[in-house]
Amino acid sequence: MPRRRNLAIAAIAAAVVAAGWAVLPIANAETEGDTVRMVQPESTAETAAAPEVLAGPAGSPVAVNGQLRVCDVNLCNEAGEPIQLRGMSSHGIQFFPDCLNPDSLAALRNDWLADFVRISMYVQEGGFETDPAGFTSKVNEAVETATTLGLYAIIDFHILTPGDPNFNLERAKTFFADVAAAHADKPNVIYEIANEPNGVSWDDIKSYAEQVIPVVRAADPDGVVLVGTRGFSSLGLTDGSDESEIINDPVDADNIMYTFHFYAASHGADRRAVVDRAAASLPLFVSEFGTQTFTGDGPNDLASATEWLDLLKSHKIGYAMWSFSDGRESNSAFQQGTCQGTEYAGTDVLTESGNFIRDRIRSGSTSQ
Ligand code: IDC
Repeated sequence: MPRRRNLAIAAIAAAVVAAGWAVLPIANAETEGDTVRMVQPESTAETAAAPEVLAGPAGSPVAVNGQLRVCDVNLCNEAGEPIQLRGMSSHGIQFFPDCLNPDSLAALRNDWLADFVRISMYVQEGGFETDPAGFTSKVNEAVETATTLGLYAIIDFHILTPGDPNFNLERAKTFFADVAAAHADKPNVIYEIANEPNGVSWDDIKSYAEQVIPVVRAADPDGVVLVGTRGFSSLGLTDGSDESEIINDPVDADNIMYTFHFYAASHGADRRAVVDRAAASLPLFVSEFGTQTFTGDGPNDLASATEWLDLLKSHKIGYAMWSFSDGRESNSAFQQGTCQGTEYAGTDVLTESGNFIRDRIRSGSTSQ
């Protein structure tokens, strides 16, 4: 194991001990057909012998909920109960390479009481296309850190410009074959195959999804897949359509959810009404939202954001706020410079949007 990784794991173990949890590893996994199941070791000897930490510490979201599965319109835990996952999206990992680290993710888990991190890997704008092996390995490293903490990890193939996911079809196949193989035995990885399709028809998105999902499933048969929707993952609303185009012609795959994104200062009651309606028919996941306008900057509209999160709670729709970063834009949850340090817990390091979402996640946490 590389020295850097050892250090990272030592840092996490220290954070876990500080939080009063059992020393790692405390859970193991066994394979039954295609299903990886969590089992609690029966003896200390077995605990000490456990080769890998797949479920994270006792009481962590993954130790509690195990392998997830889409059940009707909800996301269910391994016991078949609908759950709402609450988490944070990274900013582009090429823009903020320092913000996903063992300390920041330990704070996300132990202090924010979040369930997951979304790892946003841009494809363009200096992302994956410039260094496929390097970005794949950065994503894998973040997934390993999340796994050790017992956080779920969403691997986000962050297409944005151009908006037609088919432009990146071959890159997507290569990337998802690699990451799904690397994490096939973990219960905590969710695959998001296209961040925000735009300027492209639902037919073309569906065709892309039906080519990429089999690549994921070939390596990781039980991994939940998130599919982006038309018009910047607006269920088509930005293009004057709505959820009916998906209901009438769904992606031909099971165990998938459709993503819906909103920015609270731009999107209000009319879009909430559509989500309220669509949630009865489609499994939805809000893999990204912001408290400001869709530019990701400007004043936060926390009243609108609160209405949105209340709606998502009522339907148990999971969400991630953009973004777990320390930039200048109002979407950054951390004050500028935070990611150069090791302190991420508490409110001193947070911005207005950061304080808002930490409070919200903490108050809704059920996984501790
Ligand atoms: C924004 C970033 C900004 C960056 C821009 C283009 O905040 O720093 O310059 O992307 O890369 C989305 C996208 C997300 C956007 C975000 C805010 O998924 O990449 O981030 N947003 O504009 N959809 C709606 C809003």
